Amino acid sequence: MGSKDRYHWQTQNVKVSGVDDMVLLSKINDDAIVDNLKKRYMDDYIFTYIGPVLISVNPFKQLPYFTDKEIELYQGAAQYENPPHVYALADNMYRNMLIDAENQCVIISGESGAGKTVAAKYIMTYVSKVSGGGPKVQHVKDIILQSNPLLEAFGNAKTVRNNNSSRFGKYFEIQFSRGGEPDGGKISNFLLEKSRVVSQNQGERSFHIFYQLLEGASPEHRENLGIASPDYYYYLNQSGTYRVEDMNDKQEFSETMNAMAVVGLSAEEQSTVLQIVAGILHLGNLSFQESGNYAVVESEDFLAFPAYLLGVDQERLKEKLTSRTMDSKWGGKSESIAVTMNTEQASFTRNALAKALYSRLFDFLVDAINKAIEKEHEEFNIGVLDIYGFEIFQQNGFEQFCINFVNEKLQQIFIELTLKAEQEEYVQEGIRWTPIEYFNNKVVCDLIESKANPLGIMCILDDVCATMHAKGEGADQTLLQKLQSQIGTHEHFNSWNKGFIVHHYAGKVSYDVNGFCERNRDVLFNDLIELMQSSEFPFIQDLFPENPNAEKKGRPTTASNKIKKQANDLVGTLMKCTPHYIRCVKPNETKRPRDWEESRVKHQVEYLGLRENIRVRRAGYAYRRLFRKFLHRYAILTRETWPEWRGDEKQGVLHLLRSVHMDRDQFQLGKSKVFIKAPESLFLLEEMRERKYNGYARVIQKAWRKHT
Ligand code: AOV
Ligand code: MG
Repeated sequence: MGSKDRYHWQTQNVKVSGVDDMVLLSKINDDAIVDNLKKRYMDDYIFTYIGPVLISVNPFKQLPYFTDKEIELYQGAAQYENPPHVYALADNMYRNMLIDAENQCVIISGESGAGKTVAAKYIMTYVSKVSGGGPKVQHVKDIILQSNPLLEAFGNAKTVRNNNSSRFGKYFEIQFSRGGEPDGGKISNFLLEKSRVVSQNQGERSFHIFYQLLEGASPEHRENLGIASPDYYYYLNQSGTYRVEDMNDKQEFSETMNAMAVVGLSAEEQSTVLQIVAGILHLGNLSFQESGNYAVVESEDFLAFPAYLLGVDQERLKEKLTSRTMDSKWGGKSESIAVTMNTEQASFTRNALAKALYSRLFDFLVDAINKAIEKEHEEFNIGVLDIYGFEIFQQNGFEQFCINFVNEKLQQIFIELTLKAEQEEYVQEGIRWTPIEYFNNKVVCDLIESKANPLGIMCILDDVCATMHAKGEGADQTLLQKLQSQIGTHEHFNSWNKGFIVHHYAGKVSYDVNGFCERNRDVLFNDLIELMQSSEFPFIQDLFPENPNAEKKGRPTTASNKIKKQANDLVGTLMKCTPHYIRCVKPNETKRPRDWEESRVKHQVEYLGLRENIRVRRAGYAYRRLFRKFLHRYAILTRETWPEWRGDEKQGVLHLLRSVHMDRDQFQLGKSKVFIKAPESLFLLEEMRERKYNGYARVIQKAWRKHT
């Protein structure tokens, strides 16, 4: 496609309002940024750049510029040629990977409901469309794309913030051959919010798959799995919400089943998956009552279905939910005795089993996808990070604490790489430069995860969990006291009567401390593990591979420990790639199109640090490259640099820039890199380079035609 067509689209189809790249704003303050975003948004233009960073405002409606036509338009085009678009960013990643032979990643951030998951899917679709490959590669592409509906069915749910909210985080590495064909991939998933399986807040639902199954099951499944309407199941009826606007559970069910098949689950596996999903619902309908001093199952009739679906003995299921084996030492001998539970403990145990089953099923699905696209030798990859966004609910528990912590870490990467590193690089390279102030949220990350001086919240939590065996409020209250005494004076911390408040980069969140210790400890009683291992279904046995009798050494890993490690590993992975950013903005709370809540947008613009981002970008240099890489890319522009410059690299770059008559104040040469100020100067270089290449291509074609 010629560049003429590109401009045609830009001028004819889209009324361009405001500025495409906010580096070009005449005044840089939060109001001007909000104003620019609003103008564009109201004209249905949701994308805007800050240099290479893409800002995306959720339109809450389908816009017309996501068709194959645009996919073609953005292929191989330079950023400035077309209006800002997520396809441009995707294309840039793909080309960078091929040209520079470097891994790329895109960090998609923004609060819950801002559009991260949608953006991630557009990127995956784009990359799959523009890359080539035979039937084998096509198969990998299918799995990559179908993994989305599958994992969304099991890992997304309606919350009050978002009707399709991701309740897990994922980093999807699409792996490529040297020739740029996606021939493999790997998903790393983060802590699923499994507490949702057993209860939800008012107005929210459990994971989509439950409702999909109830709506979409075939008549024989309905009978075999004991399918009823959702209000029949305790695990679904507490929140009183069963439907989601604009979501067709029945149709999505068939998509989920199709996705399972594409990913390679056998018919038998698929039906066991459904059986577990139904089994969890039936398990939830077991309730307990006090008899004497201990719990008994209220109505034994309800035992048959969960026992049948999970393939375990009915009596055994009853026993394991109402009593627990304890080791006791008696006169030097150790023996096991069964200790009865009260009703609260019994419900707790039932819920623990339901949550464990579900989260292990989820991990199984992720593993299945990974196995289906596993590659022996990794070459290049593009990683797409789509996690649960920052969220504040009326009540915030341990899960919100973990979710918000991961978001805090991502903000930290953004700051490290775009604000801090950029400025430090100027210093390192000896470039003249005026520093820009910004809020560094490292202090909040430390408050949460620090291992010493002072201990962070997570370590204090782990200490309490390790020393207090009592479950329930006792431990949580101790936690609160310890937090108060050890970090009560921290400037980003306060306590309140039910918990504590963290001043996150994106706002203050009050956490209710109730349940923190239990959820952090996250242990599954051996009785339950053994119960599941006694299942007649190998699939279910395999979900519980641990040896319950093995000697446990050291402290058991806690949930906060896991998420901390996952988050830090992720940071390590991302730091090794060339990063790209999409900052998603949520324009309103109503989820309606064209609804613009000024103060909400302004708040996000502030905490995302867009103003600082623009300042750093503008005061500084839009483009920087190692001398060597720069010379390599633009070698064709002068006789002396083509095909290779012999001599000092810095001199080579200087020679090149002089030959193309670049203004002296447009660039600076550092110690190892060239810095170019305005993007336009770079565009010029790119154009010259393209013209040269096209010229050569014509000459070669001519010669070729003559030859044949
Ligand atoms: P999130 O991923 O950022 O929230 P989503 O990507 O799920 O948010 O977006 C929420 C909803 O907004 C989607 O289901 C769409 O209805 C709508 N939407 C978002 N982006 C677009 C777009 N480009 N075009 C049309 N509609 C869009 V969370 O996972 O809750 O943090 O945890
Ligand atoms: Mg999401």
